[in-house]
Amino acid sequence: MEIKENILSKENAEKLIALNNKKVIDIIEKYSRLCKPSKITVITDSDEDINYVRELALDNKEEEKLAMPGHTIHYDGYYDQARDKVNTCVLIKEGIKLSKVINTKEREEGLKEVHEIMDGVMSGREMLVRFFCLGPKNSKFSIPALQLTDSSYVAHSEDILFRTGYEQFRKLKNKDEFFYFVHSAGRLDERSNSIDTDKRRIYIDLDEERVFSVNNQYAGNSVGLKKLALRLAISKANKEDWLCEHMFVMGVHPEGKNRVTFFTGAYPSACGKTSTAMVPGQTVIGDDIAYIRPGEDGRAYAVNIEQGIFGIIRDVNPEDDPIIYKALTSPRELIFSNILIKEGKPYWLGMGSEIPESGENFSGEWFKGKKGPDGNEVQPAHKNARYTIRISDLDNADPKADSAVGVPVSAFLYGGRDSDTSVPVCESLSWSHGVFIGACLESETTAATLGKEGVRKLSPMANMDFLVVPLGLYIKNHLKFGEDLDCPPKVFSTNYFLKENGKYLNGMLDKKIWLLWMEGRVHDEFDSIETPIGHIPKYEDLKVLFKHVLGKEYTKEDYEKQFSVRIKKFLEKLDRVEKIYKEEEQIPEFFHEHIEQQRQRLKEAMKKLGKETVSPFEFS
Ligand code: OXD
Ligand code: MN
Repeated sequence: MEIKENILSKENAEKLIALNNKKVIDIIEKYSRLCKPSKITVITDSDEDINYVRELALDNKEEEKLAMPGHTIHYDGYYDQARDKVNTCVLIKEGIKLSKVINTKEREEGLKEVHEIMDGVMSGREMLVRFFCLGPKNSKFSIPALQLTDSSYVAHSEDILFRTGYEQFRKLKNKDEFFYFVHSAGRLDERSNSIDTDKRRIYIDLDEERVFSVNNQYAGNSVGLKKLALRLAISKANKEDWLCEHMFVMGVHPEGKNRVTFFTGAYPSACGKTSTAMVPGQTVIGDDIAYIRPGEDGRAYAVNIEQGIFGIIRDVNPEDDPIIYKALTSPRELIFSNILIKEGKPYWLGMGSEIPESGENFSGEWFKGKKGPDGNEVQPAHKNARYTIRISDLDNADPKADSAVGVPVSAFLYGGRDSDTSVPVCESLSWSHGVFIGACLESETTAATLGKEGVRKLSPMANMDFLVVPLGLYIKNHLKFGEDLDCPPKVFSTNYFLKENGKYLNGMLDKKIWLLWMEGRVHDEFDSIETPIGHIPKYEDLKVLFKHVLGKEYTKEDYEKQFSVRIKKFLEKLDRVEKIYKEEEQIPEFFHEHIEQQRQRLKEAMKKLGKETVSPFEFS
């Protein structure tokens, strides 16, 4: 090996040599030459090595211990609190076109720029070399992943969030099929936060299945295996005819029926994806990213690529999120980020108890009324503050979470933040209509990305932020995936955010009713009403479910308000979506056909019934 022994000790070098993988060694040599760390430490799957990372995060102050055993706090810098969409680019060769809505950069130019920024970026610091497995181990879903980082917080988060992979790499036997990620937090201030966020870059190189990420720490930008690997896997899936989706995977358990039905669901960030997967009485496999492949029985099978949750902590309270709340308030290994700490205790927005008027948070010492460097008042905790936790630590972890074959998926769910158009739950008219519904998913922006909140944006399959293939190709492959199955999943849209006069029309726990209705539809146990937008539930079925499951009287007025088809609003949505798709190249014909048919059906209903908003009772 080319690396000097004072940087890579003999013991560490032996761990690399034992892998017998030339590509791994070449990468480490190349990036140690470029980034110039003063020390390289190789972490295997052993408890001793993993503990080294945990301790290092405390020693170098990227994390601090809290009063509860196993809990730590990590702060990201004031301007590094969410995913940076502007500086995240897909590197493409000259002449290649992806899509108007995908941020791209010419490959050679991008590589040159990011390599220049990375030159010497780890000087005086320690580079950690980590091996993981995306998806369950020893499975056709598994993708090995190599991470180089100078952030022990990143490496520690990955321990909680992902399956270990050193042993998986040993089995590769010199094959070079793995993803790799080179990350550096860059120059740090006295709070161990990245200083040069103006030079923050996240560049995705599909050709070499690698991502460079520099001058950041927020996990959505820095943790290679999460949103960065998602992009590489979308590209791979599109070449190999499977799906990589921004989806939870969960088991739905109807009461008294002794069966479990698995669903996957795509929701843009901070739009109810985790809280759906956590609905009481159900089981969770994953809350963020799923790989989905055809199974031998002609059904779709899904796995969670992760084993943990990097969840939004805001509004996690004992009433609305009892399982997570319990996990966050009892001893176990977990990392909080960007919340308020006072005397070793954690506080966050919407936690259901009083928050102190001073403490430490992502802005440093905090007191009520404090103004940040941008002149804005600093909240006690950031709106996008997070927790990082293992799913196996939760009471509702599904026993099949690590199944190498995955779980059979009966339904795909799509939901966005939509205050005025879609009904709470609706089943598509067919598989292709379902793909169309997913492709038209819109949502109002949230604190999970930098930029203005509350702006309505198109996010096909909730995957728009992560798309690295042309939009037309992505939805075409999606359609084909289901068409090739003997039994494609049913497709449902959900909307938890419908409002009237500024107030939500549904309670947090109503999600459970929609889940149980969808589960019943999968098993042909509920009838439905066919409307121009798809099949909606019948009042009588929901009334029974609300009474039985939540002990709630569900009135005809509730139903009517929630399930009226807002024809005018839907037509406006079709126009908005069509306008964006018109600017894209090679949008498959089926998409245009569905737009036309949907528009036609809505217009006919408006004409026939003489109204812009039609009560569900008028369709039955
Ligand atoms: C996430 C995101 O953190 O989508 O899951 O931003
Ligand atoms: Mn996500």
